[in-house]
Amino acid sequence: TPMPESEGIIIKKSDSTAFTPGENLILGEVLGEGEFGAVHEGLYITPSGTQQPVAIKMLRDKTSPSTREEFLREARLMMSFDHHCIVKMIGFSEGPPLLMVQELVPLGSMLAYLLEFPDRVSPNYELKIWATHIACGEFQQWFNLNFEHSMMNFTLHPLGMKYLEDIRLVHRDLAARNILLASRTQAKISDFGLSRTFGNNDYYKATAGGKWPIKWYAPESFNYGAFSTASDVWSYGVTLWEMFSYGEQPYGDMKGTEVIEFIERGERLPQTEKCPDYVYHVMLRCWNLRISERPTFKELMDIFSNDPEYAN
Ligand code: ACK
Repeated sequence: TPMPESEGIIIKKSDSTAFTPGENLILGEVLGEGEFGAVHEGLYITPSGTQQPVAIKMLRDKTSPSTREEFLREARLMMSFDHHCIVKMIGFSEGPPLLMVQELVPLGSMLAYLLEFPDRVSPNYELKIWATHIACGEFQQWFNLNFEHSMMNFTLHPLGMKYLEDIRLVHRDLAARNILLASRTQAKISDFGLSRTFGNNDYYKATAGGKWPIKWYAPESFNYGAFSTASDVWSYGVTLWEMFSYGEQPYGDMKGTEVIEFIERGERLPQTEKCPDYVYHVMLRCWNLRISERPTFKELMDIFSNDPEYAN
């Protein structure tokens, strides 16, 4: 995919359009700590003078050349994407300082959102709101809170994944922590550090090494290093499970090796209290040992957007 051309995009230090922290790039508060270093909120002042809210990912000092390469690889890869369900890269700097400038996705990660979801923190919350809203005649609004919670990713995040499938890319790190929420109903996929293209092959063959999120991985991935859209579908199933457990750690305290044994015995993550039967059924299909039996992202999109219980 050719690099898209747009204002100030491939930004090198010597470019006239370079990001100049303090001038056209204003660093705000720290949003969190990422894999490569701090992620800041900020403002980018475009050449035409508009101020755009951004997230600025910095590479921490004292990193190895290989980490630096990885950082730039992810930045270049993300520059080539163009989809509203994928976090947009506005530009990056080859430094110093090395940084990525992305669109700001205001609600942060889905995992953080789930962990703070009101009725998780306070189990009776739902009931209270329900009572209040009925009293005010705003039942519909209350319903939307839950509806949106369940719904946000169903339609949008498989749509983003479908885009990745179309451009023949495996994400390899699909999990609630790597989905950012633009609003209660709009999810965007981020963190492409482990993503690889599989080109004309059926799958990408990884050599072991590095940190692998085993709990999200399909058996063919942890056993043979085989990654395909179907292994992303397995991870999607685990992500659904995270959603319906309010961001619980999948498989609790089990270690990677224990999870592998558990899966190989034919066991799977249990149905949680909040998970409707038909959604659990979808998860089980995502966790089928046979790749060909798993749903595709297209199918997942259809399942969730045609669901009469949620379609609205
Ligand atoms: O859960 P969070 O608030 O969402 O904390 C993490 C943190 O930075 C480290 O990854 C947040 N983050 C990453 N990229 C973005 C972005 N483009 N917009 C908003 N927040 C972001 C993430």
